[in-house]
Amino acid sequence: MNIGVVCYPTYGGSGVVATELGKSLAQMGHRIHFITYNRPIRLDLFSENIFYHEVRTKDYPLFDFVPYESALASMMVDVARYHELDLFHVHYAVPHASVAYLAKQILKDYDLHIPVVTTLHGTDITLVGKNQSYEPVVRFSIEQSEGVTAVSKFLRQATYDNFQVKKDIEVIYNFVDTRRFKRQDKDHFRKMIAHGGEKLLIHTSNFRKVKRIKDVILTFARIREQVAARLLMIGDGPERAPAEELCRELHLCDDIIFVGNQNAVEEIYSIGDLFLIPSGSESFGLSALEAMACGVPVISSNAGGLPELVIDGQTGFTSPVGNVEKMAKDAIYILEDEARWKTFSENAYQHALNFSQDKIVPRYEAYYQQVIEAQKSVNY
Ligand code: GMT
Repeated sequence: MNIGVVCYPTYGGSGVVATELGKSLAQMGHRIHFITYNRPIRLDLFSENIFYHEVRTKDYPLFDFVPYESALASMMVDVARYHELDLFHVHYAVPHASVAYLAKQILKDYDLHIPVVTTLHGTDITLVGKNQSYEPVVRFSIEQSEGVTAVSKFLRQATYDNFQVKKDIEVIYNFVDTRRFKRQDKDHFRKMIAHGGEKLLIHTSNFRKVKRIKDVILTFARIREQVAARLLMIGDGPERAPAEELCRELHLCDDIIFVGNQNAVEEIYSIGDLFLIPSGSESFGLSALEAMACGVPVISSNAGGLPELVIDGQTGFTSPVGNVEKMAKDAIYILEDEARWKTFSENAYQHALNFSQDKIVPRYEAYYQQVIEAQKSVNY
């Protein structure tokens, strides 16, 4: 198949899923055309089956906002026409699903009928997309997509609840590349960071409000009262400065290390003892899955799709959003007993295997086939 992939190229989970999926499909022999404004962060290899088409906007003094959507639709039309695309797969509904609809309409003028699969990822449904500035367009473009997938059962239900769409939505969970994300021997690295034998806790995100970064710090502060530990904060975003401020107030700067955006996160997860993800909303929690694949148990909130990933009491613990007391108590319970930690770690690893790329990627492939076949039976 020739597939046009539209996504955000940044550190966000939707772009990571889009890129990893494209890389896997390329290995399986499909030709993947990424269409976006920057080379996706995880697109770190050369493959004869992977192509990258950069969307270039044209600024003009009249514009307060450069019309990215028009430039993207034009590039999608161009790629579909000259690279014989069989399907568009767009990740994150805003604005990609409506741009795909526009591109699809234009392509009909060239007698090309390219189906669109839209994957809903999270705040495109739970936060941004349901805002009245976008809601009618999001609802319309979900309805008009030939195929729609959601990354958890929670997100599928949220889409029905928030948008009253009549569409069948296929749940295809996030996946992890278990060849890359596995616990590696990084003892020397661990000794550098935890020279006094401290436990290492990890949080990764794009530091937005929805991630409740303050809860990460407050949970850690409570753990730190009973267990010698350090916290590695991976990522960056608007909540980083207030978080650093809170660390100063709590006099925890020596034990909380902000490492910024990182590419080789699997090396950091390999020295992790616990992963903290107390989000106020989380459709799945890809970063937690990648940590679990490296044998790191997870302390999470019970928001959204997190309970579909974190098995309470086995691979970690889930708590009501904001309950930092319970999160700290659960974390200490796992950390204070080495044998218990090992059991949680092994459980986390084993459960992550249920979400391996070998299990999940073929589901996308089969879904594409189904959508393409259904499209062939439509008369124009
Ligand atoms: O929805 C977002 O906040 C952005 C999105 C992204 O692009 O980073 O993240 C979502 O998609 C990930 C991949 O499917 C999921 O694992 C995350 O749980 C989800 N984030 C939220 O729902 C907050």
